Amino acid sequence: MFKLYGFTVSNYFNMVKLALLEKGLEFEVVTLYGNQSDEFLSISPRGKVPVLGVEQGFINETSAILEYLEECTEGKALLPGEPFARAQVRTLMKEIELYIELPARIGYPEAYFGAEISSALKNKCKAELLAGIDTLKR
Ligand SMILES: N[C@@H](CCC(=O)N[C@@H](CS)C(=O)NCC(=O)O)C(=O)O
Repeated sequence: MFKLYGFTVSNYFNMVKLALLEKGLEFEVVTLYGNQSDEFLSISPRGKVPVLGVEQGFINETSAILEYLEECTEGKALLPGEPFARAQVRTLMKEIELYIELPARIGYPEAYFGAEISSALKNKCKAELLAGIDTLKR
């Protein structure tokens, strides 16, 4: 059975969790926050989650984990079989990760954690998110 290390507010953690659920694979969640302890760095060299524990060891980096699950395991395929169609799906995934999810993080302190961010940062966040959504629509 797979072990998924991470926490539920992490979008990267949720990408892997959704893939496991969609594929119908058995897994156990180990709730863990990214940190720099020697113990955690021994399974996640940069101290980040998610980490997937598999039979042979640990896999880091969400896209590497998702590719591993798609290539090595049973269950419903999450990518189309045809290379061009697969590339289109990967393009959408990158667009969302780099140009929507990452800029959205600018707003997290205020949206989720009760902090205040400057209007300059809010404007930057909004402009980047709108550009990301426009691109996604096109
Ligand atoms: N490039 C990494 C990014 C993962 C990431 O940013 N994880 C965050 C949680 S969403 C984290 O562990 N942050 C803790 C830290 O940097 O100390 C991936 O694709 O898995």
